[in-house]
Amino acid sequence: MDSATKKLQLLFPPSSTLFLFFFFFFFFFLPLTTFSIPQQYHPLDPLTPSELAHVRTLIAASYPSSSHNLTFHYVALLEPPKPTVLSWLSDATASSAAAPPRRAVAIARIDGATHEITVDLSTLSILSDETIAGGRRGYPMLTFEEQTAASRLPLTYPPFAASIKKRGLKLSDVVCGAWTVGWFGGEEGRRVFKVLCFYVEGSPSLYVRPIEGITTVVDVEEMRVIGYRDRRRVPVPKAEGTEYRASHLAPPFGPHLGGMAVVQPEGPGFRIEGHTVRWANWVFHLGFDIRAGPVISLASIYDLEKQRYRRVLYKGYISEQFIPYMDPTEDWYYKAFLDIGEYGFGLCAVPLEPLSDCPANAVFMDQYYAGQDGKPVKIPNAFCIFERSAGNVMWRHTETAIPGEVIREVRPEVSLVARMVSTVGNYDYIIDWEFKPSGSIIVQVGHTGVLETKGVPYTHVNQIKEAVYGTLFAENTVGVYHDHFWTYYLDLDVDGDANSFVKAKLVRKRVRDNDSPRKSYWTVVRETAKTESDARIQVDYLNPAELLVVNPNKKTKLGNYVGYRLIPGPVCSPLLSDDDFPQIRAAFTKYPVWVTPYNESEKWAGGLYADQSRGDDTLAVWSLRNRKIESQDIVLWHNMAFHHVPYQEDFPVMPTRTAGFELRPTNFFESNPVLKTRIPKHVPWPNCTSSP
Ligand SMILES: *[C@@H]1O[C@H](CO)[C@@H](O)[C@H](O)[C@H]1NC(C)=O
Ligand SMILES: *[C@@H]1O[C@H](CO)[C@@H](O)[C@H](O)[C@H]1NC(C)=O
Ligand SMILES: [Cu+2]
Repeated sequence: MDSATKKLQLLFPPSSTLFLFFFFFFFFFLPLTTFSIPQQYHPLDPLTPSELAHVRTLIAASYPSSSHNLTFHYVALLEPPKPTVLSWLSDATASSAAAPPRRAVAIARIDGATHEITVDLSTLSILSDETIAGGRRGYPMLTFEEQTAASRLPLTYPPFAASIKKRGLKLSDVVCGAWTVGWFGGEEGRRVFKVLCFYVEGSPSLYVRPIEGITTVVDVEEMRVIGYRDRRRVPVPKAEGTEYRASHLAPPFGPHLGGMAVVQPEGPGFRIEGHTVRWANWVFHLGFDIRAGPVISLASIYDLEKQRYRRVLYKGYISEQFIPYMDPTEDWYYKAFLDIGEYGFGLCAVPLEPLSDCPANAVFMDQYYAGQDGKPVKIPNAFCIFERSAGNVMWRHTETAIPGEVIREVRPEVSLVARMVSTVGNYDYIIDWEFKPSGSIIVQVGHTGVLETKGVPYTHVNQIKEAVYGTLFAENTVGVYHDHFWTYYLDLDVDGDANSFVKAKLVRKRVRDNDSPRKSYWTVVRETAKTESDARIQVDYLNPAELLVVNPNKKTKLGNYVGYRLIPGPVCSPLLSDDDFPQIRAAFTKYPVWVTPYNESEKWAGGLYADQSRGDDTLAVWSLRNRKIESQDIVLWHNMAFHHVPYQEDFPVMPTRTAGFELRPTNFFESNPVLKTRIPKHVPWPNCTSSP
């Protein structure tokens, strides 16, 4: 039942015949566009399929296809200003809230120019239509359709057919893909892809049998080949050993893993209303964006002592992923991707497989995005939400030292996970947001899938006499060295908007007086970051620091500032030099932590137009303004990262490697917030009792 129907039912109880009359009147006699009963949506809900359709209809009416080339690259909710959302929220709890007007933003390519168009969905009108000049600022996200169209071009390009024949390969077994080209100092403003081709004969992944040496350059606007080079011939890696489908693999199989399931006799412990998820002491909004994928908003936790919800995270999502490959040769140098801005984690979201991608107790949510033609496209099972009981301990203590009875208290840990998987070409990213009753939020990315490989003439490392820029991890196959930087946007609002960033440095002290046999100790020296430059932090085990976001206007009863802290994930310093073009575009990876004052237009660390960007609209550039960040609404940015040196186990499909960080309450509660967690009811299990 849609929310408008729900509203009607409130006005007219379903039993009344009057209701039926009105029902039919509304649905059959009024055109849909005049149907403007206020809806019960949350102001941060992603656009519904019908809203996406309205955006398309309005823009297509202004640019009819008979005389215009119109493609949609990004359509999303234009969020109401933060104060509006917050005042709606406080009214909504008093249940008298009129939701703010629904607006949308569309980024479209129209006749070779990028347009930013805003639409009012209540009046169904275009509010603004701005043309972004040329290629100066880069280009919007790619669509699937144009990637597909570009990747088919070599197959009908005669020189390509000749190159394939020369290699003794069959054109019918060749499949190609479109790669973004980055920026290397040129001035040309033209949307191009490089198309690379692979031999798929006998192999279930595109990426493992590369046809090296051939690069086809495609002008995307004209959708034609504008450059072609067949540089050298390298053997195509063979198909043997690239299989990963259980149904196609040969025995022996193993190891054997028994099936397992979490049993929840009382059913799921969470409730989902629209996009709002309530579980245990947490409530949050789970949105979807074609670019970022999952977006967590308005995460608040119930404080048992204060008897109310307290704000923690206004918004959190992955803002960018930077993957530079470390091969500078002609065929590979340009491979340095801004995956979120170029390919889109939301666009690349794949349906989750019940029982495998998510446990049996998971609940699934579909999501929608606008395709290239603007029409809504459904991603079934895009999200799953489940309670995780992984056999961990939430807290425990056995008191054996006090004479008399041994005291033992243990609480098993249960948490809530929201998951999405994005398959960006070769790699699969498992994106998790995990909420713990203790107030911690664990943010993880699991990295699996197929590596980007390079064909080489070698079948043994002893044969290699030149730089191959990677690991020979299968015969004729090099897994090329690369990095993964995940840039998280974390708008923490700890008990309110005005927050400060505190570096609590752990510093070595020498013992000065001679009364102590000790010569040294460490202590904590707090420094509140005044401006952005104070908050560009290196995570350095030789100079440790706690990284706190505190509310300088709120203290615990004991007088400590309430806060949350970032326990960073794995971090890397970029090893590319600062003047290297990919690094200029991704200078925001230079520090693992940045803090900026909240600014609604600073959302994408790599720039709004990341494809062929020149690094002039990135977090690194915004931060140069060195704005004040003390006692302000601030945004914490965290670059979680690892260098990826491929190894043989990464072939043909890589076992998941997970990286994660924690947002953890820090003097936020008066004491352990899960001390009084009720011990979960014992679930009967064969041959098992609860006491030893
Ligand atoms: C639309 O694109 C095609 C193919 O690139 C081009 O030939 C045509 O001139 C374009 N039309 C407009 C109105 O720009
Ligand atoms: C917000 O950020 C944008 C881009 O950095 C900038 O142009 C604008 O002036 C900023 N707005 C405010 C109020 O600081
Ligand atoms: Cu990798």
